[in-house]
Amino acid sequence: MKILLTHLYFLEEDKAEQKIMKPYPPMGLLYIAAFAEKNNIKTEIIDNTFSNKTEFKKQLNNLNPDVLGVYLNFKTRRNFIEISKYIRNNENLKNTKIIIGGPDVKYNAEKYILHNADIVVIGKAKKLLLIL
Ligand code: B12
Repeated sequence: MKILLTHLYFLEEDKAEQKIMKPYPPMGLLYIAAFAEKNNIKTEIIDNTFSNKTEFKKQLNNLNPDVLGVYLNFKTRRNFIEISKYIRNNENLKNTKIIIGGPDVKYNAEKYILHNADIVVIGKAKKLLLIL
């Protein structure tokens, strides 16, 4: 099973951060990947910080993951809506399950489901990874 973990924060969309220029690695996703590896589950991570939506869509099509795991905070909601719609309308990605987690999902779980998330994980995600 191909599992791709990502976030949808693109530095090019954040004028304030471009002035500060202190981007950071996606800690939550890295924790999940490390935990998965310990349990013999292979994952791939795409850190989209220095990428853009067009490039990410290309990568999605090339990798064609069975599971796409997305970290979400409130800043990346709109991008999720766009990307999840793109996945649902794309024949090539029709089998990709979308699983979401991170600080924003607890407050907006139902809305994310309405916007094409298959599974919303609230909290640390340990049990779900074991099931996968
Ligand atoms: C440290 C931190 C930062 C650091 C990041 C450092 C780093 N290396 O990651 C800095 C200062 C850069 C930062 C920036 C911002 N932050 Co901040 N930050 C935090 C803080 C204090 C800790 C985050 C952390 O590292 N947690 C540890 C990791 C392991 O946990 P995690 O990321 O949540 O991931 C776990 C689970 O959520 C889950 N999970 C995560 N992703 C996924 C994905 C899937 C598929 C699954 C299944 C599970 C899952 O599993 C992970 C492992 O258990 C939190 C507050 C908090 N206590 O959580 C705020 C917090 C996350 N930040 C917040 C905000 C708003 C921001 C900014 C948007 C601020 C801004 N206006 O610019 C930016 C976002 C920039 C971006 N790139 O998106 C908010 C988010 C609110 C929301 N509802 O979305 C929080 C919750 C603070 C708050 N209460 O307001 N932040």
